[in-house]
Parts: sequence; structure tokens; C-alpha cells
Amino acid sequence: MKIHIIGAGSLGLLYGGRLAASGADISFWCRSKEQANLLQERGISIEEPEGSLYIPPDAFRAECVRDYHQAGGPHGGDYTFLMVKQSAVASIATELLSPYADDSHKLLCFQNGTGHMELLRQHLPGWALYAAVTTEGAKRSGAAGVVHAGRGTTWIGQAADVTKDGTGAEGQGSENALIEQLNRAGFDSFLSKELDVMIFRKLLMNAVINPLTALWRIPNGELLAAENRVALMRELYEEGAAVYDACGIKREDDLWEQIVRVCQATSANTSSMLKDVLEGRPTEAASINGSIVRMGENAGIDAPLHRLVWKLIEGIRS
Ligand code: KPL
Repeated sequence: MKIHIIGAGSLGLLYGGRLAASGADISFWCRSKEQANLLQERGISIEEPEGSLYIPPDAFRAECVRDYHQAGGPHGGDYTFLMVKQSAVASIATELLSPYADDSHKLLCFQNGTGHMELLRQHLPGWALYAAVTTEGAKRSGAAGVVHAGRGTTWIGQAADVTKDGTGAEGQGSENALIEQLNRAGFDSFLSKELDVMIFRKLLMNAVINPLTALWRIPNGELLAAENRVALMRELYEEGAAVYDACGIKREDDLWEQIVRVCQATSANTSSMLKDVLEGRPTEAASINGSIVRMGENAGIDAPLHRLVWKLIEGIRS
């Protein structure tokens, strides 16, 4: 299976590295030429709890996004994994992928938060779009290394308005092959028909875990280490759940327990929002907590705690 991976951050390297090790044909599209060269010189090191995994440079390709069009863009790939932050999705759609807007390719979108699927649908009418929701924990250890900081689950679901003619891509066969490939690479993966449930499940997980880890500058597991921290998590959870109920969004009865399990399974991980804060980058707070606030507004209910953590996070950088 040939997979293009746009974005070689912690999750991109983890998925691409393990997929390459399991025999998939992987091309990384990196933001900088320097990172592409480094990957191509050094290979990728993945630190797993049970030991290190080294993926030599001849097991994959790494190029700079600037060379994407010249190299044929998405052509020849079975799937393209979009593994950049929410904030980079608009420019990837308009600058990198728009020349292929009407072609029929398959794009798997790994972003946290909401809004990216609608935006991509607007810009890529011909593509089959899939949301990939993952609770895998990964953190960088240098430009060519990644620590697999917590095992999780990956759910993949196809957007309902599949392609512009409404026929979908090539049907379930290729999706099953993708799931098999991901499982061979060590990712516990499933196809889901409930795209909304999986997106909103992850949204509330991120809305509870990410801002608190970023404000307190602690790894995910530390959230559970003190009663007052758990109490605030629970308040964020309850407020988010009330917004979901007001909007008629289905949520599982054990969603709170799932959030606690994700903290335990990724206990050593630095959440993506904490990483952004530590590196002085814009965070995804607006599309995570901000998204819950806006959903509440539309349904006529206030979500003051989500608004507060969103604004506190944004204030760190202003
Ligand atoms: O999605 C994550 C993130 O950090 O954005 C979790 C699952 C919380 C892992 O850290």
C-alpha cells in the first residue's frame, strides 16, 4: 500500500515509521528541506516501551512539500494522511492540494477539533474524505526521533458526502486493506460508521485534557494525581456534556471513564496543546474549547469554563 504522509511531526513519524517497518510504501512530505534531508540521512528512531525500533532511510522517502507538485502530488498513492495541525489545514488545502481538487484521491484527516472536514470538503470536491481519530500518544525526540508515549486506538470513518458525484471511492475493500495495514503496523484500528460520535468523543477528550495539561505544564497522567485537578476536569467534562445534550450530539455513557483511561494510557505524554505552548506556536484551543463554546451559543447555552480555558491558553501567546 502506498501512503503519502503530509506532516512529519510526532504522530506523522510514529504512523509513517511503523507503517514503513510493516512493509507499506511511505512518502513523507516535510515542511522543511532540512527535516527531509535529516530523515533521509538518519532514518527514524521510535522508542517503544518494549525497546527501540529503527527504520532505515531506504525503507521510506522523505521530501520537502515544496517539491510535491513536481513529484506528481498525490498521484499513485492509495491514501494521503494529513497529519498537520488544524491551523495548517487551510493552507494545505488551498496551496498544496487545490491543483488536484477534482481528482478522486483518498484523504485521511488526523486533526483534533472540528471544522477541518467541512473546509476540506469545500476545497477538494473530488476527494473521498476520511476522519481519523486517534488516542495514540507520541512525542518528538529530535528531528528524526519519536517516543511512543502511550498506546491508543484509531477509528477511521468516511465522510458521508463522499465524492462530488456521491458514489464514494472504491468501496469497502480498500478501507479494510488500510485497517489491516494499520493493524500490521501495530495500531489498534477500526472502521467506524459513526463519524460524528468518534469526532465528538475525541473533541471532548481533547477539550478536557489538553488545556489543563498546557496550563499546568504537566504530562497527561499527572492530571489524575490530585483531586482538585480531577475535579476541574470533571467540571469541564460536565459542561461539555451539557452542550452536547443541548445540541443533540450523541455521546457514549462511559465517555468520562474513556477520558480517564486516555490519561492513564498516555500518562507520560505531553499533550499536543502543551507541546504548542512550550514551543511558542499557536494552539488548537479555538477549534477545541472554542468549538464547544460556539456549539453552546448556537444551542442557547453558555459554556463559561471552556471559554475561560480557551482564553487563558490564547493569552499565553499574545
Ligand atoms: O490527542 C491527544 C493530544 O495530545 O492532542 C491526546 C490523546 C490527549 C494524547 O495526548
